[in-house]
Amino acid sequence: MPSSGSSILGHLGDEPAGFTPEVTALKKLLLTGANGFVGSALIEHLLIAGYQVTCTTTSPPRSQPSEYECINLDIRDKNAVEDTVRKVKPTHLIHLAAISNVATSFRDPYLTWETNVLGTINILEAIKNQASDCFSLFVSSSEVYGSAFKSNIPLDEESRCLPLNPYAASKLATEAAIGQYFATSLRGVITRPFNHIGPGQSPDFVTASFAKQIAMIECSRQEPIIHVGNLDANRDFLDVHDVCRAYIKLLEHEKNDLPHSIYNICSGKAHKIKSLLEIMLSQSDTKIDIKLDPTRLRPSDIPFAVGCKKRIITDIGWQPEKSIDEALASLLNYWRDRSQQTSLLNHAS
Ligand code: A2R
Repeated sequence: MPSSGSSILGHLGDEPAGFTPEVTALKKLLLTGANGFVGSALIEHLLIAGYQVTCTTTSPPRSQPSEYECINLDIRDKNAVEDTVRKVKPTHLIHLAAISNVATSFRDPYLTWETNVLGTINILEAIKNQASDCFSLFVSSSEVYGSAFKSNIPLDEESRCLPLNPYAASKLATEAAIGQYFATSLRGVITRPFNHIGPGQSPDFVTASFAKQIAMIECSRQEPIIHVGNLDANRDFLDVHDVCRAYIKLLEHEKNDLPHSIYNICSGKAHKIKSLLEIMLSQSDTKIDIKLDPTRLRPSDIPFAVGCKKRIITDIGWQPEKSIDEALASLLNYWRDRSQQTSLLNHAS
């Protein structure tokens, strides 16, 4: 059901006599964290899927895009969140905004808990008060499973959650808060995405780090040595566009009442980090040596972190479409473009 604040789009104008206009409910979607890695990829998917999108960002955009609206919003500001939701009256929400970096969460736990837990409660309260029919998708993380991964089997949504860092703990606490709202008033779903591959991700993450280094080496801006951490870990990777497709598909299923409130977004496949590095090196013509960097090793590194995708396949029929080779190739090309642009800028100055 569209919210009471939504309007209806019909075909107006030159239709032949007897034409019955197809009435389509306007889908007004509020997207938080739109400037981030996933948000930047998701906007286009949402526009193609026919959503009227309002993005929230923490800093004003340099130019206002014509295809969607942008609002400056810090989700820790309760009144500003309420005001934004009252003005937009969304029929759908995707809440990405978060402190998403594990190292930051150790460095600044107050910021992490304030943003991830209290910021989300501000969103939940505003939706309850101002747009109670809205269907909301909340993005948690596979990190909530933590040391449960030590069982060395793909984990499903019923597995125990044993977070190993403040980021994961804050996401699990947020899930508990959201669950309370789902039980009493709000409609929505929680997702637990596993590792993503894609342009725009910080090189703090492993595939982006490899791609950036290879691209820098190819244009002679780094010596031909790639610095790596633990190559033996097994992880579950998805192209960011497959993650975006899963989010859109979950939104589309809202009317059929999703049978579950939590979904893993994963490939179900284990990829050794070493094999990802080998694929990327095979996509380059440059000879590159590998050097272990002890500062990139984490004491609590989990050897195997893979998800079970049975629930999302059974309930909504989503499957990843991009192969790991394709995902890594497009990531590498993104970093090649960026390195070349920076080289050109350096030469010009
Ligand atoms: O720092 P900015 O301006 O880029 O904004 C970040 C935003 N964010 C906030 N937005 C509003 N109020 C805040 N107090 C606040 N703090 C941070 O969240 C950024 O645009 C976004 C998160 O983007 P990324 O760090 O690139 O995360 P990513 O990979 O897009 O992950 C999306 C979601 C997160 O909830 C993860 O925890 C989850 O997927 O796995």
